Amino acid sequence: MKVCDAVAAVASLAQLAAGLPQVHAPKVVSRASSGCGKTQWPTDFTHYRFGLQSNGKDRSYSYHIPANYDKNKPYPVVVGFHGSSSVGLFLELDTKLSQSRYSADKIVVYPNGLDGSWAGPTYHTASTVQEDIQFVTDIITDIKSNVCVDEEKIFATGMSNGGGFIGTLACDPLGSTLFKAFASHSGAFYTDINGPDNNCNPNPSALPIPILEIHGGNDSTVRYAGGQGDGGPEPAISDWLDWWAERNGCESNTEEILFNGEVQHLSWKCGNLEAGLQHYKVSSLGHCWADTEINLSQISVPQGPTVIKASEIIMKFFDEAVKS
Ligand SMILES: *[C@@H]1O[C@H](CO)[C@@H](O)[C@H](O)[C@H]1NC(C)=O
Ligand SMILES: CC(=O)N[C@H]1CO[C@H](CO)[C@@H](O)[C@@H]1O
Repeated sequence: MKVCDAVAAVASLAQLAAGLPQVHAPKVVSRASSGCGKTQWPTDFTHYRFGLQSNGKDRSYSYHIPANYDKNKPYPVVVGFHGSSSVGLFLELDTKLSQSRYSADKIVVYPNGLDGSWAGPTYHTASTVQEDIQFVTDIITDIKSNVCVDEEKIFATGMSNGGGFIGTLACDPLGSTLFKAFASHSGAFYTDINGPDNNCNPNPSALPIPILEIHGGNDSTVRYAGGQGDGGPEPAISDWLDWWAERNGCESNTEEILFNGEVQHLSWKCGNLEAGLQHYKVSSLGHCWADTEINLSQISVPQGPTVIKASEIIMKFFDEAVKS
């Protein structure tokens, strides 16, 4: 026996004596869903799924299959929630998330809200928060049985009313367990306005929850400073971040000023997550998806391109969230 082997033997005996496991638990391997092995055709294509029954209602969503889809390889899934008076197709065009530069190795899912929005704001009367959370659960079950999904890598993003719904999901005992990370853009957080504890009950097993928010400092629809919005009161974004820092048990944040002061990037370490809570404030950005290229929501504000690409930041955030 060589010296190092002897040391190892002693060490493993000591571990046994201490009742410790001899080997480290293997890293979580990707979990393949029951949809693996099923052909998806055509690829690099957005498929429509109509007639999904959820809570007795007819619901729909679309999903984009990447160009080189391999039916036996489990893919991460990103679910993107559109803003109010909108549909999934608009979010797809606006964010460009179906393009291979963002999702060559991901399935992107675009659910459609009832009457063009998500429950939470007072203007939405077509469904309840619990119905919409059930719809999300049903979509995930549906997509997993049809497409080859890595069940450990399912993420949620959304814009405006859809960004607020991201917060609603993260605050829900069930919703918080459906996704591994959450990214909200210009979020209208109608359901989370009363401090860290009220009406926000993430599942303790999901904490700390990787969560990112991107917001325009010149947003006149969902104001950075909070106040009355189209569908009720909204929290100030800085308060909302503080509440998540508390829920997630984050340590004090670091601040990075980018693009000559145009962008403030805040990052918190939360438990084992090096950058579990993230925020980008884009000073002159209005109520639209941040992109260096002009797009639909910018034109509707009206607003020109800005200095950062939200789609790139969000996809990177998701990849990092499941690395460790
Ligand atoms: C803020 O938005 C308004 C339009 O809503 C625009 O007139 C103004 O120039 C913007 N300010 C900055 C600093 O971009
Ligand atoms: C108005 C505008 O520029 N829309 C573009 C948004 O992005 C999609 C995908 O790249 C384009 O097809 C649209 O023309």
